[in-house]
Amino acid sequence: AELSWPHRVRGAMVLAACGDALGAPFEGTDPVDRADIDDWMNRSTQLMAYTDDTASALVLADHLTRRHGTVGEDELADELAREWARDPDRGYGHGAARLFAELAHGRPWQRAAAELFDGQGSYGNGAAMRVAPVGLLPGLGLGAVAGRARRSAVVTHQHPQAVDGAVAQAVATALAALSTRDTPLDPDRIVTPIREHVDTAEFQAALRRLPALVNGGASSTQVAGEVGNGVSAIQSVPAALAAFLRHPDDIPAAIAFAIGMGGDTDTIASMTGALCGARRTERDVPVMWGLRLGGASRVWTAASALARLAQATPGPA
Ligand code: R7I
Ligand code: MG
Ligand code: MG
Ligand code: MG
Repeated sequence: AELSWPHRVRGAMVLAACGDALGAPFEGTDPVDRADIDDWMNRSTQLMAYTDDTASALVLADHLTRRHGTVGEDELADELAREWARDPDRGYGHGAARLFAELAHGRPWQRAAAELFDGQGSYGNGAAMRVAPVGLLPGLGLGAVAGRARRSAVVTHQHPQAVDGAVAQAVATALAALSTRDTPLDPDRIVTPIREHVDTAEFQAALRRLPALVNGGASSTQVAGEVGNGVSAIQSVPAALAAFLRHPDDIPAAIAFAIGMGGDTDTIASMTGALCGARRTERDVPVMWGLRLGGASRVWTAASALARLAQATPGPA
């Protein structure tokens, strides 16, 4: 394992939070004005506020740190619900808010999560948006990462595509963290192993088209048109992966690409940020973003604790 491993863990956590906060003002706008993105990302000095994406990712990071990398569903459900109750105005999805209210009243997650959306479970990206910390502990291999991602997902998201989204984003984060910096990243070498861990034919199909799109130099709006930019896991997770694969070593370009897709911009930019940060380090995060990020110390504390665990249990050599 590389000596830089803890730096990659902090890079992923901090850049996921920055992507969330940078994308948040544009959530739901479609299309997004390029000059507005550039001003907000690169010239503004205003506070950047993170949303439910980061709040939930921090809960999962702390959970993994405390449990030496393992996932306990009952505990995690309880911790996510408590975070929601403590700070419910971070922009949670409607299904998620309803679920957390039920959990706070003592309903078991198994039933509450299964009953969402007329009994099919949520296909939203809420399990994928928080899952990066799982991918930052790949010491037991990608199969273990996928298994932990699944366990972390089902407490809120039981639709198979939402679970696949969490698995795909966790495995992608692990592959980014294990990749060699400044050598070209072959999209096929990232997408193929991810496809080995997802279950549904629909998610397989959504991932299969990414290499050709990325190698063809597709623009942000072209990717959004082909892949989608919505709140469903099956759209937003491949969208974030495309943004990362288009600009794997240029953090501001990747985040601008993600926000430029429009739609679920906080979540797509956050997942893109996790991937870029895992490949780079926290030293590559623009200094101004760190200064502008509200709650940055909370993010740094969780990221550093996870990084210490990652260092003690390093990635595969
Ligand atoms: O998945 P979830 O936590 O939402 C995360 C999103 C991110 O963009 C965050 O930034 C935040 O803004 O919310 O929350 P859910 O409520 O489970 O899912 C999100 C949305 O997806 C729901 O509010 C629905 O609009 C939609 N959705 C569905 N619609 C119809 N049928 C999810 N599942 C279904 C479904 O089965
Ligand atoms: Mg959000
Ligand atoms: Mg939203
Ligand atoms: Mg969102």
